[in-house]
Amino acid sequence: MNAGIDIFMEGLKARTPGEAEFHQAVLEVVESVWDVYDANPRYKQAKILERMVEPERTIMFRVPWSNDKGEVEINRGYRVEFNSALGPYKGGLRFHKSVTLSILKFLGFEQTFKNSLTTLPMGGGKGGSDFSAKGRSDNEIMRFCQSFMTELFRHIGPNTDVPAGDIGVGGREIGFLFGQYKRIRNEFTGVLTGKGLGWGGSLIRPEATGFGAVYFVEHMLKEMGKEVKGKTFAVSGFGNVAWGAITKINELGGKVVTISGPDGYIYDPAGISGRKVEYLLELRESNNDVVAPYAEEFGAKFFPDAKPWETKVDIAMPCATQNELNEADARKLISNGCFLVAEVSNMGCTSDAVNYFVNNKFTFAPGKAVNAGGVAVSGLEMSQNSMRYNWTTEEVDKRLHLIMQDIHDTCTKHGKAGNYINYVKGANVGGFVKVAEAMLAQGLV
Ligand code: 2IT
Repeated sequence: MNAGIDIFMEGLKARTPGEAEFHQAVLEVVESVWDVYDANPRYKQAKILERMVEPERTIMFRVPWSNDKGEVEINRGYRVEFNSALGPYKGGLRFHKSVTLSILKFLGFEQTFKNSLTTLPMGGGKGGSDFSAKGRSDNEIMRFCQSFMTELFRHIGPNTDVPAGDIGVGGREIGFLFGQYKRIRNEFTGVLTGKGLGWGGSLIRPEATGFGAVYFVEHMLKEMGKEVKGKTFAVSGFGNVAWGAITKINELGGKVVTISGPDGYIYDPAGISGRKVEYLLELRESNNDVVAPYAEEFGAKFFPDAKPWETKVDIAMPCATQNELNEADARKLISNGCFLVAEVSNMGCTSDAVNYFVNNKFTFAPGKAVNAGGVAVSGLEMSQNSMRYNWTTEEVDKRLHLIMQDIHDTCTKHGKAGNYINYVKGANVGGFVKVAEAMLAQGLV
């Protein structure tokens, strides 16, 4: 490793002890952009990288609420407002028991570069809580969301910070959060994205992360002279992102044979299509966080406590959560003939897996490029809200297509060496340069 990177990372770790996921996300970016940073005295003099790894503002707060038995429960709420060089802070809220400051800092940091790649005017942020909807009633989820917003409202706004969904936060939660914001502020504004279609939401937003990811994969395949049609896919997760990706893969003539949950994975060689895809939404709404019931419902195979990466497929798309695919999984996929991995979850692959892919010149693209369609359509929802107007499905989908193509072009521009496209480097350098230039132009802030 490069001595300059070592010193940089040691300094970061000393200032942020115990934030392993954040360090992992920073190291990936720093390794990619170091040459550009080193070669650009303007960036170095302004300590752009050192500034970028320090969030502009971190908010942590108490979220008290009462459950259906009348007992008091306390969760911790967060909003990390990472970088506003390109626009209002923008990024999702994650409600999951695994949420810590480190997780939200890694997500907010990545979001800054991802949002930069979308070409839309959005800064980076992330928030959430260690609250989990598992086993909770809708009423409990509502009371939690209302309490969460009762503090968050003072920190956000349509020109300041615009949260959205992430793991554990979908249309239902956005509804409860929006209702409370509106009630406190007495304002109907585009303060959140992922809203319902009848009250300010954008067409295609629920599908956008998955659709955009498959559009990106189409571009990757095109570089290899291939197409989605006839290919077999392993997908992980079973939430909104997996649902969107599976829907689009089916539309384009591919076949998806796996989904997964915290309990294990499903192998369905007949392909997950038709009613089986809609069933994913029922699984999520059940608040149980398991996929095993799919096997009983459709006569497929369930592998408890295992990951779908042991399946023989052409293409793998991790759609669940961070570090869900490690080096051993990467080796297994490749030895089974897999020729493309597109990370859809944020930081879905461990550092070892990413290095293994890149060092072996294997076709791999990182989440911040592949999954950017989600936040991109959030950006389009903001535009529509500002205009007080709604675009048609075709209009939104057309813009999503253009944005994903643009991101692929950026990755190619900054990541192509010989006939290998290093999408990790391409995405990081492309995202970084735009943020760095904006920060320089805006002075020492
Ligand atoms: O990780 C992500 O990009 C999201 N969860 C979506 C963020 C957004 O503001 O739509």
